[in-house]
Amino acid sequence: MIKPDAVERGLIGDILKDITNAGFKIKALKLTQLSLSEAETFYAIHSKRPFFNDLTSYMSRSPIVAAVLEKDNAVSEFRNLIGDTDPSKANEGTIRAKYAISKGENSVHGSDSDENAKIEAEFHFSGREILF
Ligand code: IDP
Ligand code: MG
Repeated sequence: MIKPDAVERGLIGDILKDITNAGFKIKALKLTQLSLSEAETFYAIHSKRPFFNDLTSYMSRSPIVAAVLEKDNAVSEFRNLIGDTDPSKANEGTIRAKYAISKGENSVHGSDSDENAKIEAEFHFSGREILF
């Protein structure tokens, strides 16, 4: 996902360009907005964390871009491209180092495993919206 802080600042094109320049193929793409309850479902694993309410209100406050991306070792390659959760710790040149505002408002989401990538793709897209 391209998160609300980045969509709000007009960064969709810049971030998609970084993603395709890094060799990812876009297999599905949409602009959408999460309801609060959808954000709570998406981030359910973090429901006991102190930042959960801030995270879900931020993620539902304005539109996001959802995408399904393909590359060899896509999960780890994408996490290398986006950088650390905290932009002050993210390597130079990573998307979060370039664009993120804070550890909370960090511009992009990446799945943390192949299993969760499939769950998250199916959260955002119906079958015929994902190209094979
Ligand atoms: P990730 O997005 O790098 O995988 P996670 O630990 O899975 O990071 O956390 C999910 C999201 O929750 C982060 O991207 C960020 O938006 C938010 N978040 C994580 N830790 C903190 C924190 O300590 N303070 C505020 N927000 C946080
Ligand atoms: Mg995560």
